[in-house]
Amino acid sequence: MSEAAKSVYPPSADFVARAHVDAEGYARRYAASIADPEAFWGAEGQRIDWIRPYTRVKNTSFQPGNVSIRWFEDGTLNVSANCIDRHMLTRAEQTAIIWEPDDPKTPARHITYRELLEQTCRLANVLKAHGVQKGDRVVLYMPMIPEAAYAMLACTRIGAIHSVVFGGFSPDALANRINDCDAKLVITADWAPRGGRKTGLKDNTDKALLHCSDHVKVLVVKRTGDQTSWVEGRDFDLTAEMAAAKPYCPYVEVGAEDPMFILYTSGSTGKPKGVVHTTGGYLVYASMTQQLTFDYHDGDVFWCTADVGWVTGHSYIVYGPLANGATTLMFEGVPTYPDAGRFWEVCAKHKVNQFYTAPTAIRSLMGLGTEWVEKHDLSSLKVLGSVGEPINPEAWAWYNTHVGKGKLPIVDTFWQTETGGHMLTPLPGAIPTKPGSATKPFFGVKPVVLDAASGKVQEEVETEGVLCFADSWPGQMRTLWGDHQRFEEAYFSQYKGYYFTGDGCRRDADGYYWITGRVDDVINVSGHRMGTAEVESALVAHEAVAEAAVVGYPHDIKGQGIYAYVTLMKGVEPSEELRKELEAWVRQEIGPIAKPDLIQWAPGLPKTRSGKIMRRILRKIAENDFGSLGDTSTLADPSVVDDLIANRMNRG
Ligand code: 6R9
Repeated sequence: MSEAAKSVYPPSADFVARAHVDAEGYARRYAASIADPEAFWGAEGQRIDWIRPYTRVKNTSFQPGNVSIRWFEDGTLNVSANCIDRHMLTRAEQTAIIWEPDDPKTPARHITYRELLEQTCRLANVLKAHGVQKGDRVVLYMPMIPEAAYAMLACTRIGAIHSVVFGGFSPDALANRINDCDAKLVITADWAPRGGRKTGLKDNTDKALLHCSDHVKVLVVKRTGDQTSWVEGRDFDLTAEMAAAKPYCPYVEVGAEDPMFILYTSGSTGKPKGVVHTTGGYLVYASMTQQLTFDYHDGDVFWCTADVGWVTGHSYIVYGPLANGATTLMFEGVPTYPDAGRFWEVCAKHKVNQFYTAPTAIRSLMGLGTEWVEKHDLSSLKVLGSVGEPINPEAWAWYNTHVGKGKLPIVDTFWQTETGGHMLTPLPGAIPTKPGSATKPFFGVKPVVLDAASGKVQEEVETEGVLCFADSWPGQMRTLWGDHQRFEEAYFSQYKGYYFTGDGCRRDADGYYWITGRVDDVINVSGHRMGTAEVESALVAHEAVAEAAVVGYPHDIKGQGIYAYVTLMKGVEPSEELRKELEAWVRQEIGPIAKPDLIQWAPGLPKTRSGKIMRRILRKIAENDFGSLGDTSTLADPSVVDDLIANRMNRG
């Protein structure tokens, strides 16, 4: 273990003095949340406004065949009213969203709660004019612009269900999502500027819609105003329609358990899963975690660098901060444009107080020198956050020393698309941190470590195994869109009575949790979750490919890189051109984030006699750790392994 990982970093006395939660408060409230979840969440649910108050708090079951998760079920509310209207009396002129554009020469925008209300209402009225009704699905394929937040809030205002698709996804991936949730309408922009380049979101949408129902309409934000193609009767200029729409739209009453949004995420099988979050529990949980994990106080400026296309953007750019009446910063660009100081320049410019990013971003900046950080005034920062993957000791040390100046708490937040909000995380005034550990459970969260093979609960404090949760929390996903059975199979069938995260973990003698990474066929590339099966099915869809197996391997910057073993069709010869073609093919099928880093031509793949690919062996070879392949006696043809080793692509 490295020196850093052995150390413990308690918060400063000053920090503790003004923190929402201190060590005693954490211990007391955590115990209460576990002893009596009804009472705990019954009180906590009051942090948001209800139209009809709930009388029933928790009604949940993890029992296989009958998994059912309901929170605050007889209450009604409106998310948009909670994120906007209820702040009008006290903070109408306060900035709700600071928008920092891709190009630093373009002025930033400060959108007040009053403007947020008006723009959201205008957009909601446009949706209504196009026939969108409560329960309808609307897909958002957007740059990081305020209209993305208006659109999310406009959907929730009228009770429509949004599904945001990350702007880096390909037309095919977009089409699959539009079709899976049967969306009525897509909201997009003409172009998405990012890092000085621009992506044609509207062009991609046009391509996607070739595979969708003719009834799908498109609302287009004019982000750059550059030319795009236009289909009369299908495409509508959202910017113009918003300008012409009425500035107020009443919000509708929505049931706590009505679906709020769908977010597609990767699993261990090929088809992305449509994770469904509902209204009341999600909002309570996003609001509470944003306030306590980051120790957010009124007037602070909060910056989460994620994209709204991921769950982190949903909970910690839009819903959590706005429910709390916060000022949230939305950044259109990338950390290295126009130079490697951009993050810190933005922190200084907008006096950011809480900064929340991913280890992959830190690693990419680390290599570029500390002068980029040193030249900006970071004195406004109070809390630093990390999310998406385990943070390695080197990245932690760099973040701590150069960004935090050795003084700021770093909250390493473990959670998932499925969990809606933080699950394991330090509360910065309460829990001393250890670099690389997500530390302790959030209120109401009951982690258990199970033996992976037997499923036995590991009772001892110091242990290792797979991470599960023993009981529900309000932010938990409720189902998979249109496939409750798959929901039960994916999360509740491996270990009966528990929610299975798919992650391995270790618990140390102090009861701190250390995530050791996915134990399923999901890999984590630059903090983006990817199913190896998705990349495999893209590869085998190419006419030259007979078979493909994809695994992750350690990558200095991305955390994990994508390593593909490809068996070509008989008669097809491997070549550099073909390698390039396959890379481009996967980019086109899924998106740039899925492009394999390494492709190895494999005359054969190691298989068991029953024809199962032995991924364990492929992982070892990809990790350049082939000395310990373990038992290969069950292989149908052990000689293929020698060939794979001899021609391995990673020799680092
Ligand atoms: C929020 C988000 C979830 C997977 C999760 C785990 C990994 C996330 C982590 C972490 C270690 C952390 N993960 N946060 N691993 N430490 N602090 O990232 O959601 O995209 O669904 O990914 O990411 O493997 O299972 P999502």
